[in-house]
Amino acid sequence: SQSQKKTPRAGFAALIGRPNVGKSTLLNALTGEKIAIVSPKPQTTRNRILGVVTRPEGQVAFLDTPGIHQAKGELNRYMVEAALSAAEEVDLVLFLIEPPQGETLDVTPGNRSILERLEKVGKPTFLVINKIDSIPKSKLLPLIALYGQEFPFAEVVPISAREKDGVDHLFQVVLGHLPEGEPLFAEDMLTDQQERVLVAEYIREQVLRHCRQEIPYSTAVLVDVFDESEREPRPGTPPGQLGGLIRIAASIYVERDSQKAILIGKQGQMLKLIGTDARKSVQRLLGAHVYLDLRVRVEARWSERAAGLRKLGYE
Ligand code: GDP
Ligand code: K
Ligand code: MG
Repeated sequence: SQSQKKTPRAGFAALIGRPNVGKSTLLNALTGEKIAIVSPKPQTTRNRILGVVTRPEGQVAFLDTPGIHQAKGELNRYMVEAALSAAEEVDLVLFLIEPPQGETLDVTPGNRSILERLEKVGKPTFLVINKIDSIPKSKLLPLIALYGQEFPFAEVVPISAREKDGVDHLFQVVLGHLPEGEPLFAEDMLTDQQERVLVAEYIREQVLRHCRQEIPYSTAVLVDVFDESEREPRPGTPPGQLGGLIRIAASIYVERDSQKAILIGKQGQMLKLIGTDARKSVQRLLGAHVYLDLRVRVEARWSERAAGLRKLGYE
């Protein structure tokens, strides 16, 4: 009959594109949860974050990747390689762009070089044009035609991740390109990222939010202590209320004493503010009260040194 249930589909898709095109925003719109951190600063995403979306029609596991950009220094190289290796492991690639700001319509050199590398990877690739809320509709068709000459895209899908416009449609089109199969992950699974990693990302988000001008994206946060010994809610805690207590100690790594001074602020005011805001979002994430102890450490030029990277967990 017409209403016969279709066989479910399942697979992996990578979100790839220049910094700030809206990859994390799209991942959050798709999962309906805050998983990847979003900020107006390029290269906010460090870790590959798997967001899993499960619907009756099927399941897609999305990899968010750091934006691809010119590789300068060890950290940047790490990020570029992470993005491209994500492409190797998935069933399809969602290549995100944003409409050009000015009058001229061009495939930017940055996007062209990504497409050249994606051609070698050889996975089915969608062109996802994000931020269509920011341009007149008349600009869309020429843009699609232009990119269509560059690369044999399997699909072209215009969206606004922020307005959640076209996001459901994108999900359905993605599913259509995935193999038939049962879900790969438990239905309630949202991400494979450990809580610790997410906690570090949430703290880093507040650092960037409050000190956007002064603190570089290369700032790292490392969770030193994650003590769950009192995590269990006390008996009789009403449902929906925060459970027990998790004690977290984390270090924010900067490269210069001057940056440390900014992060700490006058009489510790800035660090207190960052801690308060981070604690609120971490409490929501973990569903427990959180005691958060933040400190700032100076590790000169760590982002250029592979040893420093390994120590901070970027391998
Ligand atoms: P990423 O670096 O590719 O992960 O980009 P983010 O998701 O962090 O987004 C970068 C910036 O673009 C943020 O300020 C977002 O709010 C903004 N942004 C993302 N999606 C949209 C969209 O659909 N429309 C508009 N106007 N802005 C967006
Ligand atoms: K960003
Ligand atoms: Mg991002």
